[in-house]
Amino acid sequence: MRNASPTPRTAQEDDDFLASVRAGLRRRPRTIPPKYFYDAHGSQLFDLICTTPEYYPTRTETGILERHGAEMAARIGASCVLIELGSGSATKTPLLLQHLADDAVYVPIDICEPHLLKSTQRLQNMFPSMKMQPLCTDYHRLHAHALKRHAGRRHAVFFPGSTIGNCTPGNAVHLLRHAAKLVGPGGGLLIGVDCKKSPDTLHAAYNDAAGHTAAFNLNLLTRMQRELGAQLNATQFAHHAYYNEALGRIEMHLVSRCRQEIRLGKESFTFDAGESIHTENSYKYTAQEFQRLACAAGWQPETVWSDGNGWFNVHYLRANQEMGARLSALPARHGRCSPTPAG
Ligand code: AVI
Repeated sequence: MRNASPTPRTAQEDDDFLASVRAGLRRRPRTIPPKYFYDAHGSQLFDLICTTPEYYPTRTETGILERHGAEMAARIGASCVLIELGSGSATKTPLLLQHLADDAVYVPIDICEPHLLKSTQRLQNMFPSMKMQPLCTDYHRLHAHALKRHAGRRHAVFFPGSTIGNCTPGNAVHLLRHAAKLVGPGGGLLIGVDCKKSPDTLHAAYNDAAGHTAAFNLNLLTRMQRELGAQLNATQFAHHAYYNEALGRIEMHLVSRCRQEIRLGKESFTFDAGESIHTENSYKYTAQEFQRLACAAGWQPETVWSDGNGWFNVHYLRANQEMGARLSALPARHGRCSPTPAG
């Protein structure tokens, strides 16, 4: 759900945003889920973040895919069905598709239809013989039965960008379990995961000198004003991102610079100076830590590709035969990528 919709929002989306903000501001510590960063402006800001010298994940993962894309495609099986979760603008996808066979099927899944159709068209132009079946839905809610099965082919999920890091570890296990159900027993998962590293490097990545990450965080307040009619003074909040080493995660907060109020409808929320709204977690995992989570979700680790600094990993895993079979009998319970205070 990286790239947001420039299309009119539905009443349901408005209600979700309002309900999430209201519940999050009532809670202590206060929280708002990171999925609300991605309105049209927030998505543009995220794209800018990815171009900054400090934000290493995008270019590091791209480098790994450039170097090892052929091996990854061979692992998956060239005539596969590749399902990309939250495909957005799918900028890294060609690095993999170029090594798949022409009879492979690509299934990009994204909640934003215009974005999905535009990026699928771009990829179709690049790979005219490849079958592409875009699916506009929230991948958390997608049931395995809704996916068209292609008999005799391996199904594999592609989930780049370390978006899994925006889930708490517990929710990451739920989401990985969901991915196992989507591909079925023996299916594959190719997933990008940001690694633990020097706190200085991490701090810089979430506090870029150009101020794009700060603008991205603060845009949440502007969005609340515009879409929910919230009364607040955005200039009296400051972006704060730091590495919580004990929990292995970057935390992003909006910190009140003074005692003030946010008004939302008839409700008023008082902030003391220094009090914050927790807006995002970005968990960082060693290869072993991530593999432990994945094993708990029914995956068997196979290969890990990394960069020269060991800053970012791309994992390939295989869905367990028994676990896959057992999970597909379970009712759907899907992890959500939202921050919780203690994670
Ligand atoms: C989308 N996600 C993986 C990004 C991250 O690094 O956690 C979102 C982001 N937040 C601030 N900068 C980038």
